[in-house]
Amino acid sequence: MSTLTEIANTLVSNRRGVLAADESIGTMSSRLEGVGVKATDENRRVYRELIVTTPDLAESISGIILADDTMRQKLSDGRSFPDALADMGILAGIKVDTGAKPLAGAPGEKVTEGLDGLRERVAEYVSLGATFAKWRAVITISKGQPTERAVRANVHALARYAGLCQEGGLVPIVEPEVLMDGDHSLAQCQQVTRAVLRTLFDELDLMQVKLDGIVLKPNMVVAGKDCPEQPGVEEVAQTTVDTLRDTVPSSVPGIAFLSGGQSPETATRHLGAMQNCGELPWELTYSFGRALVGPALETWRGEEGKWKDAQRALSVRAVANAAAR
Ligand code: 5MM
Repeated sequence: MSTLTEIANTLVSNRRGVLAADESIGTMSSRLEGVGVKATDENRRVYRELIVTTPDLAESISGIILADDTMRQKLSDGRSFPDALADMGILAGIKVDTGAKPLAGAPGEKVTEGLDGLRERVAEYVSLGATFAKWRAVITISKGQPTERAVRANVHALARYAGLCQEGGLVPIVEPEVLMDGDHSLAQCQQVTRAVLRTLFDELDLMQVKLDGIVLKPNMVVAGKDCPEQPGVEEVAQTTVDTLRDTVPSSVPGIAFLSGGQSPETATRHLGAMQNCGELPWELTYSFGRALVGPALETWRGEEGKWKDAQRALSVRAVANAAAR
């Protein structure tokens, strides 16, 4: 059995990255409906089967994060999703948070829930074949936001989640996402991302989380999508790397970015440019959702005849991101 450190290293090394296919039922349903596919259990299963059976995916994807429903579903050949991934040489992960909910006392801000019963759920997911987990906290930038209250509540939950996962034998992917929504500048995103990461690592330390057995999944440092001044690729890459150098201890094996609403090509370009920002103490890789599977979903649109084209579209993104590393 691999140790937490070995699993964390497997997730981020050899130019591979993690695919986030853990959309909650609500998110997955609206993505399917967005391309004209009826949002049923079976269609969610079929779509996830399309993703995980993409030929040669293991060359660029080290792990796939699944949602609870997928974890319990089977491929058409009868194998469970975690078993099918293991056969391909891809680690199975599980999203264990239960979503971001309004935070009392902080209008407009959210805290991610899911700690109740987590010890028992971790044990069950390990028995189903998971080797790593994910929990996403969302931080908004707006007038007077984020509040210290929201940042502290979210990093506290992230650290307790990470501790419970490590205790139960799962590598926690720790995801504090500073959202791109809004018209804030690159400098504001940097300031907030830096503050969130500093507070997060203090809290991880307090909860005795072993940093060599986690993967950090942050946002890239970008301007808000409605900001009139959009920085270039090199500036985003350098600002992101500078922010991470300031805040992320070198004992963390790897940083796997979320794409956060960037176009697939832009996310890949940013990832590539970061590799040219000098020597880094950690691996820098991808844990994209939309930036990996978006084009495949658009291509598929529920048509059986488009199955292979959709898989090719996913392959193109996965290979491009591996190459960018
Ligand atoms: C795949 O989407 C994940 C789950 O989202 P919901 O619980 O809201 O349905 C999400 O956490 C995702 O892993 C991250 O946002 C990264 O995905 P992107 O698309 O931002 O790269």
